[in-house]
Amino acid sequence: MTTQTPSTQDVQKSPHVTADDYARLYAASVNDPDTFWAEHGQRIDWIKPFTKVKNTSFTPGNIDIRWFEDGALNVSANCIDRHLAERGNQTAIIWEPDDPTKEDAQHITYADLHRSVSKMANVLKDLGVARGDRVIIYLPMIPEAAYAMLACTRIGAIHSIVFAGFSPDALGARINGCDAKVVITADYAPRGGRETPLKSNTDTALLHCKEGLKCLVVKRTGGQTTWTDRDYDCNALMAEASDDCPPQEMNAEDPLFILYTSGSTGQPKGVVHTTGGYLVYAAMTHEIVFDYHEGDVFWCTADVGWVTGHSYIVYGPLANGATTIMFEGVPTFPDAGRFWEVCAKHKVNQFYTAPTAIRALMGAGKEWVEKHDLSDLRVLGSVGEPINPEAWNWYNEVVGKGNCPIVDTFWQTETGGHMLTPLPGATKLKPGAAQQPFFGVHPVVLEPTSGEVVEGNGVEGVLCIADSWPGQMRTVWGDHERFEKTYFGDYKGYYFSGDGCRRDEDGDYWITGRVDDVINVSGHRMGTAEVESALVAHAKVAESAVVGYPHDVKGQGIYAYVTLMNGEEPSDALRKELEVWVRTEIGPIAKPDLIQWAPGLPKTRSGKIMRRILRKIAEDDFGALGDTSTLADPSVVDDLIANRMNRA
Ligand code: 6R9
Repeated sequence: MTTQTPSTQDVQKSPHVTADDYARLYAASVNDPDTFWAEHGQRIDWIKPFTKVKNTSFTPGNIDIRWFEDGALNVSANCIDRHLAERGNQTAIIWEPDDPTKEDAQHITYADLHRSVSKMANVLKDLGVARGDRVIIYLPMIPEAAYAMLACTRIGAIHSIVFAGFSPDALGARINGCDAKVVITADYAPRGGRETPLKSNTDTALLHCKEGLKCLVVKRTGGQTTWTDRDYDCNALMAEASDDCPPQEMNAEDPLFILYTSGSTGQPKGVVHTTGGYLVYAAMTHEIVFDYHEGDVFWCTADVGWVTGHSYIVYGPLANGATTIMFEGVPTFPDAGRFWEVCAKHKVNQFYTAPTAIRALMGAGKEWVEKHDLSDLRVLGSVGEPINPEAWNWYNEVVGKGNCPIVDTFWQTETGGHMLTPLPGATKLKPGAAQQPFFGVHPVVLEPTSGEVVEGNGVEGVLCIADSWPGQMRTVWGDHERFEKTYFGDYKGYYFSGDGCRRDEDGDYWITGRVDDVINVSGHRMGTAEVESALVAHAKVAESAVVGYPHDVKGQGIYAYVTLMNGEEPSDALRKELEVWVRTEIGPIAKPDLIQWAPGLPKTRSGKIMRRILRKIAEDDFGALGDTSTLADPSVVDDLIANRMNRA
């Protein structure tokens, strides 16, 4: 069903793109990408202009993606220096602390940002960080996180941010995975009134990392930490450091950052984005999709530990000279009005959040929203998972008062920026649909088994992309073969998103969710394989299979089937122990919501776990189990159904 709301053209004063523009520009962008992107490549400053635009191949065995390949630029100069003359005194970053009853917001101007980033860049240089070196950033949502990102880009170092909610083990794996030279962390990370001991987590992680790594520690709370020879006091060093650090000239295809993300198999992979194409794409999508205009205050509630924070808190907004909000807290602390209080306080014009947050706040009641003046809001955004129509309608009516178009942006860590999204002022909105491709994006629907292109409208299949766009990831860090196999292995000649989709009668796209073993918990991506390998690492666990199930607030919850070692007895205490175990192995976001003791798992005769069946049981949909005759032991299914966990 496709409920239509009125066109949003009336409510946008002067949108960057109208419906007519969209049709014309989109056609131009896919028919002649070289001309289109040559023009839009000019939205950033180049130290050395590019003469080549697109040089990309999706040919099996030769996946090679280059954009603007002979151009040279510096990202921090684009995000800071080039704005100084015109808007040095304009606020670049508004920082909102976790607890507004204890601390005030901070306003950081472009001139302040220039000073702090240059200082931090000099500190990194003094620690021996050079162009091409990797720096891990494991910080709370504080201004120093943005300084650290931009300081790396200033000197050509490659950053890799690890979300502060990840455990020491997960941090250690990422430090080793990219062979980092320095870790930037803080004493503690306050969030929702609680504190995560980041420094102590880092100390634990470093026990399993090579000698000689240095740790730069930012003071956030001033709480107690241990101190060793490899630790450096960031605040003290920055106070002393020079604020003059000329930006390093970088090639467009030099790596900008690595961001680890979950896939359907194995451990998380290091997604690599490069300098020129990524910045052009982040800046352009930020401007067009949110209909950003000069002077607007933009708020993306994500964490910089995720790609959304990279592209739409830091790089996109700052490249456009915007005022961007960095929020340290959570939607429900000190109370369920926090988002709206911050929107009103800073007169936010564009607000971008995840469906899971909307659902949680919807549950808290609309009185929390109505207390605050949201009249400056113009555009609302959604990201991370499909948004259900109830949440969409609430967002539209209660938050947007029916006046703010909702851009439901479908994209991925791998895509660098938005792929499918409505545009404010140009698109007739449909609640729950990601609708139409952004410029330069060529989506195709494939039949999942044959891989044939499904033409026409009113069709369903897997979502692939037929040609490259500038924000596309270039490789998996240290493993180009894995890149080829993961994204180009199943459907030759296409980038495979891992998502299913429907193209409706009007040609609009609807994302139907992952078709691989990736689950989406509160908008966070998780490989079921990662949770399984954490569980089986416990001495009492013989085997485990993890699937997602529908969860009212989180979108999907984590359902774990666990087979214990011979002689081990199931108990509530053991269940608790396993929950804590997974939290420490991966982090709180990976904690199973439900653990079912499974004497056996449904397997084919060749020993492959039939996840389809486990998913159905977890979804409480076991009337539709399908063919179980190929199972080695069909009777295990009855036991699993009889002992399924209550989802209420
Ligand atoms: C940006 C981000 C990517 C996966 C993606 C898809 C899901 C993201 C969505 C959406 C439906 C949307 N996803 N946005 N599904 N509608 N608007 O979330 O990146 O963490 O890599 O997750 O999230 O399943 O494949 P990432």
